[in-house]
Amino acid sequence: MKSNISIIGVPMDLGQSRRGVDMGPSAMRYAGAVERLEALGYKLHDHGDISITRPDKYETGQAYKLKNLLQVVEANEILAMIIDQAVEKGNFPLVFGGDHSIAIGSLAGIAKHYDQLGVIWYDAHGDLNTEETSPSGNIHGMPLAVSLGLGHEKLTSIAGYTPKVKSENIVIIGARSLDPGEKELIRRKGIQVFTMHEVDRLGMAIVIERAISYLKPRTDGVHLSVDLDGLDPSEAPGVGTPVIGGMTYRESHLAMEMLAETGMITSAEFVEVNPILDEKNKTATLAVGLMGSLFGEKLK
Ligand code: 4U7
Ligand code: MN
Ligand code: MN
Ligand code: MN
Repeated sequence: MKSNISIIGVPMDLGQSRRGVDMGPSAMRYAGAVERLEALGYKLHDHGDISITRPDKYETGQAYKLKNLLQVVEANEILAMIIDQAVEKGNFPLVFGGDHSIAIGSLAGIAKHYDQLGVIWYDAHGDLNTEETSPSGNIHGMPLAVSLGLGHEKLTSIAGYTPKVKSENIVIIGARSLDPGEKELIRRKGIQVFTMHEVDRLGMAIVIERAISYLKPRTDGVHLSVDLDGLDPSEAPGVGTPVIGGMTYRESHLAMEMLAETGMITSAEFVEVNPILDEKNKTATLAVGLMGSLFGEKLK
């Protein structure tokens, strides 16, 4: 892993309908993220939080196919620029969300630096909807599709190029709530998905081994996107779209530890932490613990 980490907070809650996930970056800082990584010997560059334009009125309800589209686009353009500069400097970009719509900007800033960027999507959901298939109109359910070049042009063209990633360079882990349009896309594109069925059946160690051996020969960098709702809601209650039957605390630490051993992760984000829905900052604290494992706490 690189010795310099750039932290970028993205207090975004406009990609979904439950207010409070904009406080995720503060909650993870409060839970000691910076100190935890510094204690491992990394040099931290904290860019603070980017500023998000609030809409006059939140776009909620069924009438909107892409809620708060313009604000989501604006924030992701800014995020992409900041991340681009961090990668340019040779730093490891570590993004604190914010709802998962911010992965659009993360990937937009990162992908141009790689020929074959891999993505590990640790999530209860596929986030592969477009405005046509989305049951909610919430952009946090669309970032992976957008990064594949599918969806509204204002989203796919962020940072001036599309697509950001190729379907064969993506691995989804922990899925247990996929919409019909997402399943169709997964089949059509042959996206690698380890659902909870595979996690149960094979165990996390084998799932991660397979993800690693799949991505290693075909990619030149891997972005890890951790949606805290990938974990079971009993361990991560502070999320806006909880889905029962998720990955455990131990499975998740094992996943991070195994990824740390490979040294193949080149950027990461931790998203969907909503302190308003949380129990005493449990979910942010969990996220920070996972960061510790990802950055090699066990190995140091
Ligand atoms: B998250 C959903 F319909 N698929 O599109 C949608 F179930 O970033 C949920 O993974 C999306 O938390 C969840 O609205 C997005 C829904
Ligand atoms: Mn999710
Ligand atoms: Mn997600
Ligand atoms: Mn969610």
